[in-house]
Parts: sequence; C-alpha cells; structure tokens
Amino acid sequence: MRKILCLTFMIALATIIANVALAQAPNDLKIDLQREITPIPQEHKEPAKEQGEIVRFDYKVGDGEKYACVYLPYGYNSETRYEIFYVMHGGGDKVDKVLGAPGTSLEFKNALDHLISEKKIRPIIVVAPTFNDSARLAGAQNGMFGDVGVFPRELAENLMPKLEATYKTYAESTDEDGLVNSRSRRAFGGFSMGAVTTWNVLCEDLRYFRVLMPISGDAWQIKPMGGKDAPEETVAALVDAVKKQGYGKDDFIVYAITGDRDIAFPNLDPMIRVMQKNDDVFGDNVYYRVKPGGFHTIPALQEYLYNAFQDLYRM
Ligand code: FER
Repeated sequence: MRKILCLTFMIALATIIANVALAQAPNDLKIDLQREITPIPQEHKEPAKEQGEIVRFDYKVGDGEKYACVYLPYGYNSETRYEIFYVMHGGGDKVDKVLGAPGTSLEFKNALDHLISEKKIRPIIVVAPTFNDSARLAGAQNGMFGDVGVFPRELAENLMPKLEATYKTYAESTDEDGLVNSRSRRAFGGFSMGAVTTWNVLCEDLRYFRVLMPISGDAWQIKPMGGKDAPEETVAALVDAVKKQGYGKDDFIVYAITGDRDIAFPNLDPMIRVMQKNDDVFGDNVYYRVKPGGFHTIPALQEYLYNAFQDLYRM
C-alpha cells in the first residue's frame, strides 16, 4: 500500500514539475549577442526540398472579416504541438507583406523552409496578421494610431483563440487558461508600426507572450516617437503596465532589433538604453541587437527574423 501511495505521489509530483516546466520557461533561449546578424544566404532564398506552406486564416472582428497569413512548417500535423510566432507588418503595408501571400513561396518563406529542414530551428508556426481596419471594426478611433491601439484586444479576443483552436500550438485549450499557460511557447514581434504594436502587446497581453520582439520601432505609450523624445517616461509607462499585469523581469524577455542606419534607430535606441539600466521589471531580460548598416526595409526585417529565430528556436 505504501509503495503504491509513494508511486502515486511520485507520478503526481513528476506531472506537476513537467507542467510547471512547460508553462514557465523552457530556458532554451541561447541568445548570443556577439553573433553577427548575417544576411539570408542566396541558397536559402531558393525553394527548399521540404516546403511548408502559407495559408489564409479568416476570422471575424465585430461585423467584419479579416485574415492573417499563416506559415505552416513542412509536415505540419495536428498531433504535434508547435511554438508560435506572431509578426506584425509596418505602416502602409498589407497582411501579405512579411511572409508573402497564401499559396506563394517567396524568398523569406523559402528561408524558413531551409532553417527547418536543415534543423537549424524547430518547426514553428508563424502568423502574419494585420492591424489594418482594426480600429474601424472595433468602432474605435480610426487611423493607424487607433489600429495599433486596439489590435492587442483583437489579438486576444478574435484572432488567437480561433487560430490556435485550428492550428496546434502548446495551448491545451484556447480559453484564457489554455492561452495563458502556454505563454512560454508564444512570441509576438513586429516591424515599425508593428513594433509600436508589439510594445502595446507587451502592455496589454503579456499574459499570453513570453517573448516580445520590437523591430525598428519605439513605444508610443507617452507620444509618437516617445522613445526618443521621452525615453524615461516611456519606459516608466512600460514598467507600470508590466507590473499592473502582475509580471516581473523573469517572466518575459524583450528582444529588440534594428539597424544603425534605420530611420527608427534614433527613436528606439534611447529607450532601450534606459530599459537596460532599469532594475525593476527590465534589465538583463532586455536583449538588443543592432545591425551595422541596417536600413528600415522589409528585407532587413526578414533578415532580422531569420537570425532571431535561430536564437529562439535552435534545436
Ligand atoms: C518609429 C516607430 C514607428 C518610427 C516609425 C514608425 C521612424 C512608423 C512609421 C510609419 O509606419 O508611418 O520609431 O521611426
């Protein structure tokens, strides 16, 4: 009897430990800040032998319809759980700008195929949504500022629950608990206005994401370009928002990337410097990579993702 009790206890304990490990932190992040950001090699821009696909994912927002472009890795199957990376495009761009349109196989998508088939990264799902129309559909303030302002809610209420019920991620259910418990396997990043969106996601949706990747764009919590004009106040607003959500510095990382010739560099750089000196909810959970000579372009964004994915998802 005692043996059985003991065994039951051990199994229960092992299950708890395994679940906690899954939910908290696969500390498998091996971010080497000394490693250069390298261009996507030409051979990785060519079609791979083992190809994933980009599919269209339709979802409802209010009375309207929207869609996201979703990269499913080669061999995707609903028996396997996949980590998921959401990536938002920049201002003036469309939903198909980052990954390419559904059914296409452009250079960046080919590069993802190669990274996965050569086992440089784990098979992941990448979702490229759009903030375009978000404000209008939410009945809120219109324009780009309104769009990126309401997108975190659309993400939480309309996109993620439906998408992750359709494609298999670490969310065991797509209610609040299921999405929150799988946050260590979910990341959000974005470029330019997509970076502004990412900071907004940090402030509102941190319960769903462990990794936030603002690329070439500052936080507009105080005002547009506040990362340059009001870096201390901007970071203070981020600190408040993180605390209000009940998180601390061990619960998430910010992995910011830009180029030193990027027009957003002067906006992002000062606020990141302030964040790195913070010893409250930021500090050594803030990773910062700057590509010498990097400009504010979609190919630069794709190059940064190509490199960053090898940090986040290395096998
Ligand atoms: C920045 C954040 C966002 C930035 C530009 C933007 C130049 C976006 C501009 C746009 O898409 O119109 O720091 O720096």
